[in-house]
Amino acid sequence: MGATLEVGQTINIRSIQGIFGAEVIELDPSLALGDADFARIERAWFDHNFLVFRDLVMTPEQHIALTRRFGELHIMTPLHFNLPGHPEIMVLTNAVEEGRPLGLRGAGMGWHSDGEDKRVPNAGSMLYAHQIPDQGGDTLFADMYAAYDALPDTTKRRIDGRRARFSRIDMHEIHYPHLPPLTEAQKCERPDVHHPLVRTHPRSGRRSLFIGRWTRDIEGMDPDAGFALVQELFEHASDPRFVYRHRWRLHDAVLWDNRCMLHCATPFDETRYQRLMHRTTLEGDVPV
Ligand SMILES: O=C(O)CCC(=O)C(=O)O
Ligand SMILES: [Fe+2]
Repeated sequence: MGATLEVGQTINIRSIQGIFGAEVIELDPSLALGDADFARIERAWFDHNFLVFRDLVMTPEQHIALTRRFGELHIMTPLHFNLPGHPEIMVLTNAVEEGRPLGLRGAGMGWHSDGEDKRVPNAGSMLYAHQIPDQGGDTLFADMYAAYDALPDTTKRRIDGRRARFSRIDMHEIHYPHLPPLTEAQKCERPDVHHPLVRTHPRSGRRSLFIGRWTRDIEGMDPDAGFALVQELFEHASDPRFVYRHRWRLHDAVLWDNRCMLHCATPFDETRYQRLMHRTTLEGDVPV
C-alpha cells in the first residue's frame, strides 16, 4: 500500500504591527497543507491574534477547506446571505444583480466580534477579498489582550469576575436607527446573553477584554453606571495604540480570532465602487 504523500509548502510568516497580526505569504491553496506547516500557522494565529494570507487565489471550496483546518464551521443565518450551493460562505457586498442584492450590504460597522450576542460566540472568521474599492472599505482590528493588559489596576478590579449584558433588543435602535424595530419573533430569536467582561482564551491562556457593540450594561451594577463604564471601556479599547487598519489587497484573506480582538468595517463610496467579500465562520466556545 502506498503511503499518502504530503506536498511540502514553503510558508513565510512575518509579524505586522508588533506582535499584533502576522502575514502568511506563499501559501498555495491547491497544495495539501502538511501537519507541520499547519501547526506553525495555527501557532502564529494564537500568538498574533490574526493572520493575513496574501495572494491567496482560491475557490469557495478551497476557502471552506482551509478554514476547516482551524475548526468546525458555523453556518450563518439567515441563510439568504450565504453563497448559493455553499452555505458555509456568507457574502458581504453592495453588488446588486437585476435589483436583487447579492449579499449583505453595510455589514460590520461598529466595533464588535462576530457572534458576541450569542450564548456561544464564534471563535474566528476568515474574510476573503474578491473585489475591493480603490479607496476606503478598510477593516479595523483592535487587540483586546493589549487593551486588557493596559487597563489601570483600579479598572481591572472593577470588571474582574463581572459579566456584561449583550442585548440586541436594547441596542437595535442605537445601531440600526434606519431599520424597522425588531419584531417579537426576532426578539425571541436573539435573547439577551451575559458574558464575562474579562475572558481567558482557551488556547493561548491569555486574558482579554470582552465587549462589543451589543454590550449594554453590567450585571449587578446600576444600568446607567454600567452603560457609562462600558462606554469608558470602549474608548480605551479603540485607542489607536491597539488598532491596526487593514487596507485590503485583492485576494487577501484575513483570519481573525473573535475571542481576543474586535473589528470594525469602514465605509467606501458605494456609488463608485463594488466590494465583494466572502466570509467563513468558525464555531466557538462559551466565554470563560
Ligand atoms: O467587511 C468588513 O470590513 C468587515 C465585516 C465584518 O464585520 C465581518 O465580516 O465580520
Ligand atoms: Fe464582523
